[in-house]
Amino acid sequence: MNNPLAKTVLITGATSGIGKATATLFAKRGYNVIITGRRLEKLEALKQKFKKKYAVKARALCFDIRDKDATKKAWNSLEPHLQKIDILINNAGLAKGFAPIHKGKLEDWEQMIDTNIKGLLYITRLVSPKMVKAKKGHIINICSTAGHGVYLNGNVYSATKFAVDALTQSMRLDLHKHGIRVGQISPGHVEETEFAKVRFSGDEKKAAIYNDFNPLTSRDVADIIFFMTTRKSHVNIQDLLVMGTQQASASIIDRSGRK
Ligand code: NDP
Ligand code: 8X3
Repeated sequence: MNNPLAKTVLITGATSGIGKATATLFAKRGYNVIITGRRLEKLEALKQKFKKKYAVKARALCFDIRDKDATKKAWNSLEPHLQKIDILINNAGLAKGFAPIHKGKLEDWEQMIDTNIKGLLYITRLVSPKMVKAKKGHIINICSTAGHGVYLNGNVYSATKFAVDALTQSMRLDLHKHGIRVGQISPGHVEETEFAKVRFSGDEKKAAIYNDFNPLTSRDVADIIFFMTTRKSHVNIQDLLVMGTQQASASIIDRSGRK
């Protein structure tokens, strides 16, 4: 049976990778879960699983987060009680392309900027007023090591994640006096995701970037997000920079084999 006291978490980009692992963990722990993404079948399958296996309320919102009207329409389709979000996890995002700045594709740049920055803003603008009204809430942005330092050919992806870092900091300045916690996690390489496949447009050879070292898994990141959001209400973890043991920095990795 649904728990009437259960908190509600909204996770963008939950059809795969970090978002899917995080949604699954929250559902397993009894939270009502709202998941978003563009792939309807994956969303519906997850929603059914959460309802049946974990007996929680689950809603699936299928929309492209780059489209502000579609984002608003999806948000407005939620029953008012489900619009009272306790935890917003701004996860939807991608890297597209891996070219030096003079060879990059404008459409790749636009897709990253529109998703990673503008999409994050669109959903935050819809969710945060209700948090302000309720005088509570928690927002976790998924940044990256790429948001703290640049690497060769990472140019525009890094720029979007630097923007996420700036937004996390400014959102906290604006919202802390309303009792809202804002923090972010900045992971290094994470497998069990479609990140590399998307970045290299399905080229499996190029996307095989985790064969020779142990990166984080999407479940590792989900565990940390769950930890961040289950501290006592006076504790706000502002940023966690997390990498696999074999990764020392954005570009220094022990690629001598999985250990
Ligand atoms: P995945 O590709 O597995 O997941 C990305 C998710 O974002 C998918 O659910 C996808 O859903 C959603 N998404 C992408 N574009 C849109 C869009 N236009 N509208 C709606 N949803 C969208 O990758 P990850 O799990 O790795 O990525 C999650 C986040 O983690 C990203 O912000 C990424 O930058 C960040 N990150 C990833 C790291 C890694 O090494 N994997 C490391 C550090 C940070 P759908 O396709 O159904 O729309
Ligand atoms: C994803 C990690 O190093 O590919 O944000 O930028 S990296």
